[in-house]
Amino acid sequence: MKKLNLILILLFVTLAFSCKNEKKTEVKDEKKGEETASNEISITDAEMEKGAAIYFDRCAGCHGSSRKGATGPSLLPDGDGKAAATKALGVGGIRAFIENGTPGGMPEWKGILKEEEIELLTRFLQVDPPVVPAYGLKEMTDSWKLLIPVADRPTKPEHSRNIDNYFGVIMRDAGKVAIIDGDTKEKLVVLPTGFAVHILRTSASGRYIYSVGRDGKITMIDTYTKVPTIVAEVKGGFDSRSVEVSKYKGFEDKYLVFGGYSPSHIAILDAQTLKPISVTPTAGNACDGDKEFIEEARVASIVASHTDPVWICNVKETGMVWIVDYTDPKKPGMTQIPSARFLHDGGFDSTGHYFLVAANASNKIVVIDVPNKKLVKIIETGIKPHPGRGTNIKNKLGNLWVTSHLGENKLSLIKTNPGEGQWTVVKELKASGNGGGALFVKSHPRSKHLWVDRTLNPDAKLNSSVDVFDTQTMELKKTITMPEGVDGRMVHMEYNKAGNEVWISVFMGKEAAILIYNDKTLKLKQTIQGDWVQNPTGKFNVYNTTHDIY
Ligand code: DHE
Repeated sequence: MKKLNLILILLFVTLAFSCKNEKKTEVKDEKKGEETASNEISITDAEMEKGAAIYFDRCAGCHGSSRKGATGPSLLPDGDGKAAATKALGVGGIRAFIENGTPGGMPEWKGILKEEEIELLTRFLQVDPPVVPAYGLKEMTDSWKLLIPVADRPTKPEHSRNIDNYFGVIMRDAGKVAIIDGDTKEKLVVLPTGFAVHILRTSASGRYIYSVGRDGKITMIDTYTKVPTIVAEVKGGFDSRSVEVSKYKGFEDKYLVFGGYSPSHIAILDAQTLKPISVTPTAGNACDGDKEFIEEARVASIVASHTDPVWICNVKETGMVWIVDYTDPKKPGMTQIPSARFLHDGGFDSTGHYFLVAANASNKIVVIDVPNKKLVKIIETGIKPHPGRGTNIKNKLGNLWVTSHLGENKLSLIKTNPGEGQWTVVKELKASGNGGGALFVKSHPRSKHLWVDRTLNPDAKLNSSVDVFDTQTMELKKTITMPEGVDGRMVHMEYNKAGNEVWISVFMGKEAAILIYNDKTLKLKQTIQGDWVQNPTGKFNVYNTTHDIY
């Protein structure tokens, strides 16, 4: 029955693609990539499907699954009144954007996308986007696979390893997650988790690791078994970037929340089995009084409060911060706080009382008082803040939460403790070279260092290095460059449990690796390579992820 439903969904997706294409494929032209005399674009059904897959993988994150725009402009054949019609840009115009990127933060895709993929996109973007089929509780439940029921799982670890110092490492393009013992640096297992996993989260007890990917699949990994094992899977939607668990006392390891990019919804699931419990669509009006009803209101970052039974779910396009009370997961309490549009990524201040999130296309950081469910402040920082979860440091200026920026070379240090200057940028730092492209910052309560990557900077020298600042003097202390035998861009730093090692991924190059640095000496301690290390991206230490240490 489950299989049949899956086939029906696939059939529906295929039909949706092909029905939508019928009109546009009337004019077939041998000369691919050129407009025909009638200005009609030539694209076959198979190409439409391939174009949708490339778009979904590379473009949807910024331009929206339905191409109506988000942090990037809309990409619709006839425009939307704000952005140009793709038909007016034509093949040449679209190609120029794809190949060269924009100063606003769009990377140059030449060299990343193949020539034939760019060519296909120049046509795909000039015809109507495919329709996203419905996906609700029923479809989610049909996709649910409980591989190992709770009763068949061990009641205590079957090994003597230190689970707290396990690292889950995403092998993005392989659709896998590697679990590495952070004490011994041994690879324990590489598990198939689904297409382009985006982030990992751990259960409140630290026992389970959950992954979520661009295909909307959630995978649940048990660390108690001799070798970490997948115990349940479910597809929460077609596209997603976040998942989180209940962390409040009494609710440990009980519920899981899934944030849907497509469809745009918040789903609550049983955290022991991944059985779906409820789904709430996030479509709605935008925070700034815009009367336009936004269907594609994607759920971006999610964090779990440690002080209240709530999750903070950030709805990108509407700019609404949803505080989701999970005490009754079938009918969750939803408080919506209007803030700023295009909410993306964020994390807690050092007390866990406040949550700071980037409204990246608005160049702002939004501060939320979590227990009191209210907006504290909206702070202008710089062009496209991109903090990841941000990071907390402490020095003579006070307790500071730090964000990097995608659109300019700037780190903004926001004071979070009471007193003069609270919730203002009290210091700005500049990393090496010019331009933005920073994706993540990281420090640790036991460290005196602040790390920042430059992954999306077009300069190969910058995107293959990371800068380290002294948190006390706030001076740039060292630029760490790529070691011999490793090639690609450096991305995302994560500390080990002790806070004395920093792990960095090297992806998008010829020689992928995970680099481990001594946080005191800033010297390379170990390079992890092998045929299983394929385009590694995010790394999540079990203890730090469980306790929100960053
Ligand atoms: Fe991410 C976090 C969305 C591109 C690696 N990314 C996030 C979060 C969101 C998001 C909403 C916050 C999750 C949370 O904390 O709950 N990311 C998006 C996009 O929409 C975007 C711009 C385009 C896309 O199509 O996905 C995008 N992200 C990327 C990348 O290109 C990266 C570098 C590699 C990849 O996976 O393709 C990337 N994103 C990450 C990582 C995190 C992340 C490693 C987690 C950071 C952390 O420390 O928590």
